[in-house]
Order: sequence, then structure tokens, then C-alpha cells
Amino acid sequence: MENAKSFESVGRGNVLVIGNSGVGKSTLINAVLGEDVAVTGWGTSGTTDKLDIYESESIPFRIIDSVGFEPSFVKERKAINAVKKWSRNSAKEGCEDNKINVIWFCVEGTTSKLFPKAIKDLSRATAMWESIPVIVVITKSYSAPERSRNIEMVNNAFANQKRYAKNLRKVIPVVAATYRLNDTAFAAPEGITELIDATNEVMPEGLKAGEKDLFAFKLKRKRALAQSIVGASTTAAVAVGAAPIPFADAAILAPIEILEINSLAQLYGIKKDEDSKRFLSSIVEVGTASIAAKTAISALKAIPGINIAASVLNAVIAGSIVAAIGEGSIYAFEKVYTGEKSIADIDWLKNVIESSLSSQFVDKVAQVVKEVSENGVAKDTSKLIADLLAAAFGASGKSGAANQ
Ligand SMILES: Nc1nc2c(ncn2[C@@H]2O[C@H](COP(=O)(O)OP(=O)(O)OP(=O)(O)O)[C@@H](O)[C@H]2O)c(=O)[nH]1
Ligand SMILES: [Mg+2]
Repeated sequence: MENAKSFESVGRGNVLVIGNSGVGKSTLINAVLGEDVAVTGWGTSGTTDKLDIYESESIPFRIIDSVGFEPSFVKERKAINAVKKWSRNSAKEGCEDNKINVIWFCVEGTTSKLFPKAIKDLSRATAMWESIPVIVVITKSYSAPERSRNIEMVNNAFANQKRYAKNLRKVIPVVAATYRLNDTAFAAPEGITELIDATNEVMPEGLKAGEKDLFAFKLKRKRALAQSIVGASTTAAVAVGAAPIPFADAAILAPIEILEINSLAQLYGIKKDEDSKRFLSSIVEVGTASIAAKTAISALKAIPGINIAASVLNAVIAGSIVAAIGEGSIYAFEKVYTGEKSIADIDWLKNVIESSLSSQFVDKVAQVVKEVSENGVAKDTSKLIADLLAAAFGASGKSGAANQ
């Protein structure tokens, strides 16, 4: 057998995730592994002894979610004992690879005052794993300006943990799922692939995933997170489009487009320099939608039997433009991330974005308009529109640009 599913053949390391109930452990694990990963409950469900074990052949490590962890001496003991029991039991069943190799301490970024106590509790609970590397994950790090201060606070709190302090390897602020701040603004996913890299780095030799496999895994995760950014941006555009502002002023979409493109660029590690500035602004330039929108509107007028309110039509068109730009950007950023294209190649980029806004674009918009008008005006028209757009652009948007 030549190197088949490599994460399997080299054996996988184990990551234990601890943190108080509600800090976002499960959300984090989903962001790191994807929704389609298998979960096995271990222990008695509904008790503090329960663990959720996440694993699959295509992921670089196994993750153990300590479901009932709470900062009480008795309860945290139980949770940790469950982990020990799991290790021992699996060793009996012939799997020798069930030691804990890395611990993720989760603390909640929105409650930084509680860091010292949370870290003290978590250190106490895991003190018997004296030399296991710890990565602190600051979950729900929605506020970008607070991130560096939070990192510092975690470092300080750790410095007080005597012998345990040496286990700390890294502190990573994370947004695991797109967080809506209001109708038109959101905090995009952040820190997920950094966490994957840091975890692999501190794994013992022999359990580290190969570079190529890890890259492929991260690319898949980035794509999923990127789709969620485009989804949130599209929803925001639908809200703006539905507002009674004359849509001819397509510039009203620019802030959402910029947030969308910057969030995607950050996700794909596009550096912030002059070249990337030109790269990103040329997307907005192409997207500053008036031409695409006008084409779409006049094309739609020609379709017989379309009878929807102007505000709904505007919402669909606004959402479509932002969805199309997002899908085009994902395609382009992936090419840059994989090294196939350079961000100096502005002409190529303009081409990609233009083609995501060309004839197929009008077809997709027309399709969504039809579906909306058939559905009648539902209670939550905006949500319906956003869902239809995600289906129309998400699935096939890339193939439209893929011929470049
Ligand atoms: N938008 C957003 N919501 C989050 C994020 N992290 C956590 N949440 C929300 O916070 C709540 C708690 O998150 P969970 O992942 O269930 O927390 P947990 O640590 O697994 O909680 P227990 O299983 O009870 O121990 C859920 O409503 C999540 O949707 C995030 O990064 N973004
Ligand atoms: Mg959970």
C-alpha cells in the first residue's frame, strides 16, 4: 500500500478540549473538523462523565470534547476521570494511541475578567498531565481590538501557575462561526487554521500530519469558512437592498463588499501590502455593481410573468452581486493561496470577477427572482432570498469562474 489515507497510516494524536459549559467547545470543534465528522459519545450521556470523541480518516487528529466540564472541584474531577478512563479502556482494546497529546483550554473572549479564574481551574483540573502542551483558545473573539490585550491577560494568568505554566505553547483568539453584529456587519471566522497549525506543531514526532495532507485539509476548511463569510455578506446585502433606497446608487453595497473581500483575504492569508491593496480594490471596482445590476434589471424586465415588489427585486439583485463577487473572490484567493496565481496579476483577477458577473449571473438572478415570486411573499422574505441565493451561487458559482 502506498501512502493511502495518510492521517490513518501514521496514527493520530489526541486533543482534549476543556472549558466551561457554553464557552463554545462544540462550535470550535465543528469549525476545525467540519460538520460531517463522526461523533461518538463515550460514557453516560447527560452526565459529567460523558465525552464526545470526534474522528475521521480525513482529519489529522482526534478530538475529545469534555461535555460536562464545569468549574467545580467535584465536576471537573469527574470529567477528567472520564478522560483517564477512556484512555485506559481504549488501551485495553488494543489501541495504544489514546494518550492525550495536546490540551486546548477554552476561555471566552467576551468575559476576559474571568480569565484568571478559568485558567486556574483548568490548570488545577489537568495538573496531573504535567508536561502536555497546552494551547489556550480564546473563543468568541468577536472584537478585533481586544484580541491582543486578551492574549496578554492569558499569558499573565498562566505565569502564575507554578510548574504548570511551562506547558503553555500558544494563545489563539478564535471566531469559530460567523457572528452577526447587526443587519449589515459581522465578525468573520478567525484563527481556525492557525489553531490547526499550532496543534500539529506541538504534536509529538510520529503523530504530526504530513505537510501536504495538512495543506489539503486546511484548504477544505478554508473553503467551508469562506462560504459562511459569503453567506453572511449576502444576507447583509439582501437587507440593504430591501431598504427603500433608490438602488441605482450601487455604492451602498461597497461597505459590505469590502468587509466580505477583506474577511476572505484574511482567511486565505493574503498579506497586507501595496500589491494586495490593488488586488482587493480591483474586485470592488469591478463589482461596483452598476453595470451588472443594470444588465440584470433590464434582463429581468423582459421575463414575462414576473411580478414582485421593487424592494424584493432590489434585494435579490443586491444579494446576487455580493454572492457572485464572493464566489469569484474565493476562486481567486484559492489560486493565490495554492501559489498558482500571483496577486500582481490584476488582469486575470478582473477577468475572474467580471465573468462571475456575466451572462450566467443574469440567469441565476432570474432563476432566484422566479422562485421568490412563485413562493409569494413569505413571512421572512429576506431569509428566503438569502437561502435561494446561497443555493444558486454557492454550488455552481465556482464552475462559472473555473474556465478562466
Ligand atoms: N456566532 C458564533 N457563535 C458561537 C461561537 N462560539 C460559540 N457560539 C455560540 O455559543 C453557544 C455555546 O456554544 P457551544 O459550542 O455549544 O459551547 P460548549 O462549550 O460546547 O458548551 P457545552 O457543550 O454545554 O459544554 C452556542 O449558541 C454557539 O452557537 C462563535 O465563534 N460564533
Ligand atoms: Mg458542547
